[in-house]
Amino acid sequence: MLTVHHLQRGQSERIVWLCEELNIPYELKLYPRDPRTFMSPPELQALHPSKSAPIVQDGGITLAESGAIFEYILTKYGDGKLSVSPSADNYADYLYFLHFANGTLQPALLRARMATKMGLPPDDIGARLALNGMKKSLKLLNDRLSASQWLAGDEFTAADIMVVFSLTTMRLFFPYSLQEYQGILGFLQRVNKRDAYRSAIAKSDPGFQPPMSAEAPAQ
Ligand SMILES: N[C@@H](CCC(=O)N[C@@H](CS)C(=O)NCC(=O)O)C(=O)O
Repeated sequence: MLTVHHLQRGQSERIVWLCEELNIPYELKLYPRDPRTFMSPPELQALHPSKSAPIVQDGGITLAESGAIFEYILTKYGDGKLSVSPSADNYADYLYFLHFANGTLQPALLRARMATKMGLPPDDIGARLALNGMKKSLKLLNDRLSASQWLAGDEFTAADIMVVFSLTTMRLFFPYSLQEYQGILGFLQRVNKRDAYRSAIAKSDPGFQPPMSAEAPAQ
């Protein structure tokens, strides 16, 4: 059986959510963050050279990296669900947004967080690049979600699961506002109505309500 190793308040919530949406059996192992450093505990780090979550195990396989884990689970256990067939008109949209989350949005947010934490002045070239990258990514997402119910089109797919962490739980670590992004806020409301999402959060971070409102969460 698949084992999902989840570092609480972290990106691995996506893997739990994916399993819940697919309704596949899995064992969930929870790891609280070190309260001082927010890093993963040694027992989780020992599982894979990446030393970071998500990590899944399946028989003799141990796999890290959200995107690789998504492909693994969708291909092996997905039975065609939550993905888009290469013959469909929206296949390229599906692929683009599946990779956009970790390829563009999450790195842009991390760069902006770094610039903010370093206290760089707004006219610093590094700060400008970082904040522009973040705005550009959020605008792209907002435009798409203002025109389309879900990222790949009319149907909910794995691409929607991949992006949500960066717009919700990530804001605990980098509290940014979504006030200007009504398309994203509407999308988050649709996400929050999904039983599989709520059940994934309840199992992976009991009692936690990921920030979904426009305001930047208080730190
Ligand atoms: N690109 C990786 C990023 C993994 C990652 O940075 N995970 C964070 C959790 S959000 C982590 O484990 N941080 C704690 C640590 O590195 O000790 C993925 O998507 O799997």
